[in-house]
Parts: sequence; C-alpha cells; structure tokens
Amino acid sequence: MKELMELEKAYPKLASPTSPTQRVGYKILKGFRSVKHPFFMYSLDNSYSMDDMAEFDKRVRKLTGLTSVKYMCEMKIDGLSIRLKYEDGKLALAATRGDGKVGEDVTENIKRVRSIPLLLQKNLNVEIRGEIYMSYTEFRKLNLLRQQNGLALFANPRNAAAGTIRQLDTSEVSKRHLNSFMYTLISPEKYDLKTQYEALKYMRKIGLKTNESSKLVHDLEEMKEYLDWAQKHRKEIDYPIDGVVVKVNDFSYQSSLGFTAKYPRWAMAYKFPAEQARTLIKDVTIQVGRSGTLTPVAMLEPVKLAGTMVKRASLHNFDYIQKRDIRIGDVVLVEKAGEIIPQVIKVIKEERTGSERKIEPPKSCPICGGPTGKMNEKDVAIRCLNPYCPAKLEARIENFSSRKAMNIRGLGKSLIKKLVKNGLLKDLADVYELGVEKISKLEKMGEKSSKNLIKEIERSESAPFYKVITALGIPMVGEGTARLLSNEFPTLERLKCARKEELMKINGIGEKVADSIVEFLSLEQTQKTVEKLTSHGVGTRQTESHEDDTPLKDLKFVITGTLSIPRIEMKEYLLKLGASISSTLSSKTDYLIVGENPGSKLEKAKKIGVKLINEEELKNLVNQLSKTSS
Ligand code: 0OX
Repeated sequence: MKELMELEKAYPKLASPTSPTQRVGYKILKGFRSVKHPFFMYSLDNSYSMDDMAEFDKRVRKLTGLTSVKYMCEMKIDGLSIRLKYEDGKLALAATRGDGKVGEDVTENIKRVRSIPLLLQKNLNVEIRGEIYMSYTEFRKLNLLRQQNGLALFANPRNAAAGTIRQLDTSEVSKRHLNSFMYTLISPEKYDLKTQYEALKYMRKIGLKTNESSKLVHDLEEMKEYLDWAQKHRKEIDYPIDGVVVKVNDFSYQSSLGFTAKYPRWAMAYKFPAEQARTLIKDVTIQVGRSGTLTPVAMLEPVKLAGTMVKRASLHNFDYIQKRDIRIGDVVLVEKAGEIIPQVIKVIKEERTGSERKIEPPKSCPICGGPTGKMNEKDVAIRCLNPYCPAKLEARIENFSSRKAMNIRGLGKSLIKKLVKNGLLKDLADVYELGVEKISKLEKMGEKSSKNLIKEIERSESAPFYKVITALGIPMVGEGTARLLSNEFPTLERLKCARKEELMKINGIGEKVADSIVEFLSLEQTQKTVEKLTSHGVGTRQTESHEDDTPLKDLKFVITGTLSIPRIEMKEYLLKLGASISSTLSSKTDYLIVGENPGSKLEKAKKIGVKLINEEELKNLVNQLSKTSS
C-alpha cells in the first residue's frame, strides 16, 4: 500500500480513481457541492398496522386487476439514502438524497465505505440507490470513544451515520466503519431485468452489497408471515431497521401503478409498532393553532424514548382526554407515532394516588381571553372564536414566513409576536408593508437587522407560486397539494376563482380538500389578503423555483479582515445570493470569509471548527453551487 501510494504521488496521471489507496489516507474537504438528481429520489409511504398493509394489497390488486400480487419484502434499513453513479464501471458520484431533487456530493466520503465497490464487476454506466448505515456494534464503540473524549453522544445509529457522511475529515469516515445495502437499480430494462428479485440478484452479481434477508412472497398471507418474522427477530440483527419495505415485484406492474406526488404507489413501508415509555404528566399547556384550534399538550417528566429525551406529548383534543380520562399527575404510557410526535396513549390507573387533577376544556382562550367553542356539532376541536385572537394571527404568519412557504429568514416566532403586539401586522399581507423605520422602532431591532429583514421580505416576493399557496395556510393544503394547484392555477388571480369541479379534476385532490379550498378562498378575509398580496406582486406570475438564483441559501457567513471590495458591497452580493450574514461567529456559522489583516475572529473560527474561505474560494463556491450539476 505504501509503495502504491508513493508511486501514485510520483505519477499522479497514472493513479486510478478506483485504486485501493482511495479508501485510505486523508483529505480535508472544504464542503459539499450541491447535486441535482436527474430522477427525483422518492421516499416511501408509511403504514403502521397489518390492516394498513391489507389495504395496500387491496389497492394494488384493484389497480392491476391481479387476484394475488407477488411482493419483494426488504428490511427497512434505518440509515440515510444514497445515490451512486457508476461510469464505465467506476464509481463517479455519490450523492445524498437531500430533498429528493437536490442533494450533496459526498463521493470522497463514500469511497471510505468499504462495502461500496469503487469498481463494478462489469463496465456499466449505471445508477444505483441504497442505504448507508452504521451497525449497532460500531455505534456503541463510537459513542464510548466520544464519551471518553467528552464529546456529545449520537442519539441513534441513523444520526451517527448521517453525521459521519458529512464529515470534512475523510480519515474520520474511514475510522467509523460505515456499511451499506443497495436496493434500487435505475433502468433495469437495459439489463433485461423484469423484477425487483432479479434486480437485487443482478446488483449482487456486479459487486454491490444487498440485504440477504429480502424475500419474495406470493400473496398477502405470505407477506404477513414475513412481517411477523421480521418484527420478532429485529433485535437480533446488528444493523438498525425500523420496518419492512414491501415492493410490487414485477416492474411492469410497478410502471402501471406509477407514483403520487411523493411516493411510489407500488411500495409501502411497514413500520414496526412504536416504542413506548412510562412517565408522569406534570402539567398541561394549551397551544393555539392558525385556525384557532386549542390543542392540549402534556408537559412530561423527561423520559428516554427511541433514542431521544421526550418532554412534551400531544393530547390531540379534549375528547381524547375525556375518553381516556387523562389527568394532571397521572402516570401514562407515551409512544412515538412514526417516530415523530410523541403521544400519550394510556393512563396507568393503578398508579393513581387521588391527588390527580382533571383537565377541563378552557372556557376562554388562554391567549386572548376570548370565547371558545366548536364550529359545528361534528367538530372535535375546541377553538378560540375571537377572529382577532393574536395567537391565531401569529400562527398564520409563522406558517407564512416558514421555510416551506415564503422562507423569510429573520421573521421568526418572537419577532412576529412583537409585530402583532405593536399592531404592525394585522394580516399576512402586512408583511409587505413593513418598512425599516417601522421595524427598527421595536425593542432590540437595530437598523442593520431591520434592513436585512426588509431585503428578505423583498426577496420573498418572487417566491415560486406553490410556496405562495402553502403560505396562505389553506386548511388541508400542504406543500404537495400546493404544487398540484400551482400547475393548474398559475397565479393568485386564477386560483381565487377556482371552482370545486375544476379542483376535483386535478389528480390527487378529492372532495374534502376541494371544499376546504373553496371555503377558504370565499372568506372575506382571504379575499382582502389575496388582493393585498397581488398589489405587491406576490403570486402574480408563475415563477419557477428561484432556488437556483440563491445558491448560498441556508449558508451563514461572517467576515473578518479587509476585502478587495467595500464590506457593504460584499454583504449586498452575499445577500442577493440568498446567504445570511452575521457579525458574530458561532457553531452555526458555515464560513468565515478571511480578508487581509484578519482579526481575532480567525483564531476563534479555527477553535470552533468554522470553515475558512478567501475571496477567490468564495467565487469558486458560488460557481459550484450555481451549477449544481448532476
Ligand atoms: C430501506 C429502503 C428504502 C425507495 C423509493 C422507492 C422504493 N431503507 O431499506 N427505500 C427503498 O425503496 C424505495 N427500499 C429500501 N429497502
């Protein structure tokens, strides 16, 4: 190995990209280039019960006309998905999934994963998808080492694997022994493969690692047997799994079933039942949502659940509390549904002491003191009925400025609260009537940050139209439906007049959602908001995603030293490209731009591990991120 390394150093042109030296030695990377995926990287729809799986099978049978369907059952590896591109059999690119459209180039680090071949057994041009994971053994070893070195521990193997793949020091990646399983071969017809079973076998043949526990089942009954078996044996396996992925085996049926906006219709992830823990309800607080819904939230004695500490859990609504007779002071079972929001599922009544307190629905809104009640008989939610409740407005504006909607950085929860309190925001569209003078009058808002916020607000005016729709906060309309709507109704003017029949013609929009849209759009308040937004040019033209114009989006910069251009110009330049700029360094800073005669920030950045970049390198970074090539 040593000799080979020396030879490659002496004759770099002769060094092969698939040489074993690629897996050792170390490089310090500067960051990760964005990569646009040529095919959208879909994720999986989840199901949590055998009944759901029977529903899935029924749907597949109905759509294909088959009486029984063959499925490939694969362990659902709990790691991070990866896309590999081989050119002429050589590993040319490895990219993370990111948001499905754009990920990050992590090729250098993936070369350190030994089960990923640098060279396939055949000289193919092929795209592969799979999962990178960390085994429990490696996870325990890593956390032990981190504990000994006083470093923060990883909560679970998935976080550890994801953190490792984004390491800038490649030698660290080698040390952590990540592993892989591959499960998708793109364009299998090129290799005359007709089923997922054959594709897995073929992937194995060309040198990729696939999971040996995968099994072909012939109908729902056999599928259920596999799910039971997997659940029973999950703890005996050294790699993390959180369920089973069930895929229609035949590619021709996969093609006819197709995809929804997010998921393939031919696959389903069966998630193992959630982990549960016992804890105490210390108190209950009430959250007010954007339509005034009062949601009770249990404040818990912190408890470890599925790798994280849980302090709060949703109680859904007051009917839920009543049905289960949940009281403050109760010992309860909490569970993570789909591993996202913890929920209180059951009271351990034997633990009652008699000092527990009942939880009553509030007669008045805990925020504005306004009256509460149900909108109609069928409604389970108790709402604040005051149309001017500031909490409702705050929640609506929070949704409006959030990343998935108008993405106005700097307009967060606490500032929104202040702006509403001071009467500067009475409606969503008032965001576009804020000026530097108005904002800088607020406590702790200097002129500089006010100016930055205004720039952000101005930038948001040209947000893609689906984001504007998401920002309106129409009940039952999330990002996916907003995208569907924006394809049919390209502006607010057009959407405003949408009729129920027109909406229901859109594949993916049913009657309930159509009703909700029509009702929301017909509200006087909505019409006023839409009019105001339109007058500011928001939602007036179909804008394709402008994300490409903001290559530095999500990156935080700090500057030190003298630059070749005035600092204010550099800031303008960065802001226009979507970056955020701060005057103080923190662990959240992505880059410190270093000019001549740098100040003490340089030392601090080195200490806390912030990446350093000079003007020349910054230009390269912008070029690279602007291209986001595949
Ligand atoms: C896994 C896993 C994930 C991907 C998109 C369409 C099918 N975590 O083990 N995804 C898939 O396939 C999906 N298979 C898997 N085995």
